[in-house]
Amino acid sequence: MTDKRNNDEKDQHLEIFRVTDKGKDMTTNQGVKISEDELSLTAGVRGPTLMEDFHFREKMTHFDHERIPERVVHARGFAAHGEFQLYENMERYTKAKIFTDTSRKVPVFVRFSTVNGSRGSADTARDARGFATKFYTEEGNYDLVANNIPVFFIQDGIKFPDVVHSFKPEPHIDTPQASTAHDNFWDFVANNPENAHMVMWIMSDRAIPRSFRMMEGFGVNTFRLVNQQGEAFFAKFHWKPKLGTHSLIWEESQKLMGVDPDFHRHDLWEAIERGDYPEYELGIQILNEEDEFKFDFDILDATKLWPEEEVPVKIIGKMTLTRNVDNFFAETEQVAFHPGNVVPGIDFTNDPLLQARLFSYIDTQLIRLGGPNFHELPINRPIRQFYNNQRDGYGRQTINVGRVNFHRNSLAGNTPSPVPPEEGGYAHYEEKVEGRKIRARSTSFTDHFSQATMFWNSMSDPEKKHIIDAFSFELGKVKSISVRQQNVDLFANVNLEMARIIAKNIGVKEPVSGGSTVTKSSPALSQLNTVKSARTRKVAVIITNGFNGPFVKAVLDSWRTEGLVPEIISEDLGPVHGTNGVILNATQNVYTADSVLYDAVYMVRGSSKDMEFNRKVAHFLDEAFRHKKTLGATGEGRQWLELNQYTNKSGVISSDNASEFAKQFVEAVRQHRHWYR
Ligand code: HDE
Repeated sequence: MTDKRNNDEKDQHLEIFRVTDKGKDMTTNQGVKISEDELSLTAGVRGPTLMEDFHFREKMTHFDHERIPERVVHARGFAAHGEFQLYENMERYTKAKIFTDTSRKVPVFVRFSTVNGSRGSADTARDARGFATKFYTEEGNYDLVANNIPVFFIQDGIKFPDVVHSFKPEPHIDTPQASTAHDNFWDFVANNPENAHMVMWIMSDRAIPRSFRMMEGFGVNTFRLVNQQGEAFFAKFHWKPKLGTHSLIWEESQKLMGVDPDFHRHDLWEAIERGDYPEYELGIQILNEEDEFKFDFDILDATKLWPEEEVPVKIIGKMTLTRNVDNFFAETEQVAFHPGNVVPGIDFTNDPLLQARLFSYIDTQLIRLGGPNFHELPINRPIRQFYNNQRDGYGRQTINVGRVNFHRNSLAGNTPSPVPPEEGGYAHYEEKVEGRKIRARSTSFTDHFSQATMFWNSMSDPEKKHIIDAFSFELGKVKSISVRQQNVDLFANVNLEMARIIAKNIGVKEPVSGGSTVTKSSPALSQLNTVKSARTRKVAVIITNGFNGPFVKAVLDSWRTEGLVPEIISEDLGPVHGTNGVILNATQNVYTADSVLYDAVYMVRGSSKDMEFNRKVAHFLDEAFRHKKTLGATGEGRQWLELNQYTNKSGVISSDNASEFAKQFVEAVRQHRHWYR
């Protein structure tokens, strides 16, 4: 728990509900002081337990009911509080105060999640990530419920239960957990080609982020912005992380699921506690209504993105996450997001996926949070009080004073009263609609491959290799040869060469037909073109007693000013002594640390007398090297580089000059990974 408080409007609001038990007398839920909490009331020391023990009954009953259903998707999540600051007044496009008032900081609550796994699954599974933000605006709550992938599996929400069933564990055996590497999912993929584009993203590095702090967020659906004059625009929302968009390597993600299944949670929590507040800029792509049909894809199709090179992303503000939650259940678990929570100036389009979402979120929350009053839970309450004639239901907390609970009325002067749009009442955009009631999809939704190919074309060579490796892993786990073959044949439509290599890797016939004539690419999609920063990167400093004190101290001090986070790893936990009285504190040893937990490694000393230590260090370095991480060595530490022939490889740094070494090392860490090593 953190002592830091934002002291913004939402925080003051939450303060009313906070309770600190520390230092207090223990009581029952009825407030009666308790004299004994470890022994049940029995008739005699070896006799029967008595029903009248109200404390036992209450304690056990409450415990028995502690669990609520997990989210049907996005069950595993982690959240933080923060603020949003608008850079520029966007009144030309929308009247929403959150996008027009640059003078206010708006409190936000953000929950990141994996989609597939259950609540207890591991953080680094291959999956899309949720990125849901609740803005507590002065006009009411606005939720931007986004993912870290800009497109989705399906075009029409009626297929959502099918795609989710297919990727969840198979029902007869309940495996695999948090993984799409199984027959059901790939059978769905092969037989529902509209998901080709999304599957390319899922097989890419985007599905194994390095950190929640290094992921983009995308609203996916096409929304509508409406200005004061009633003019409307189509819009897509983007979050751009200030640290850039970076990923793990698949082998690292797999190992992390065991070494630290909470890797992303720890990373976010620790960054916020250190004061390295995660920052994301909000961008909007905006289209005039008359440009609706200007593109070679349908702008209402959620399996398509709007290439940034064609529709620029306008950066309009910044979100900073500044505070961890006090209580995971009360806040992270009970928060309820809904793409339908909008404020005046933000509206919906006929995107058929979006329309289905508008029904689903509240519907699932009614059962997950047990009735219609979950908007009253502290984390979900808007900062402005709500007034209406809705009453009662499970867990109602508001005590509505007065007799009138209907509209229209005379007894309360016909209040609470609706507010005209000119005075801030929400009015839906008056879109003209006509057509027959029909179960059909527009032909403009039928091209499933062009953008999947564009995505492939936009990837660098290492990214392409990762995609092929991921397909080979996932399809290699599929038992049905027919399903494997169907997928290879399907993805031949995206890129024939790619499909051929995958076919070879998974032992099915290489496709002979297919291929794509699409040559378009979107450089913004490659993670090699993202922002680079060494800030907050974790460095494993492997060190033993007798190190060059002043040298190492100078290196570490310089790194800290650059925002790196060194962690000392030694033979034993506790103090490590260097020359000139320099002492470092080893918080890890080779039993607790593992190379996959770090972005880079610094070797300070040569081999130790402890052979087990040496063996583990050699393995540590080998893995870090294979995972393309920066390696550095000074003094005797260089022996390791020479021994393993790492010297003179890219991203391997060594120098006799402390400041030169520190500088070169930071520059190498800034590259994230040395893909072309
Ligand atoms: Fe969701 N989604 N979704 N989704 N979604 C849920 O709501 C749904 C979609 C997203 O941290 C559920 O309260 C349908 C796209 C996030 O609490 C559920 C469709 C995007 C979260 C639901 C979609 C998302 C959810 C499950 C297709 C990216 C977690 C629990 C029509 C823009 C929010 C819940 C949190 C959660 C339905 C597609 C993002 C079942 C029907 C596209 C980040 O209502």
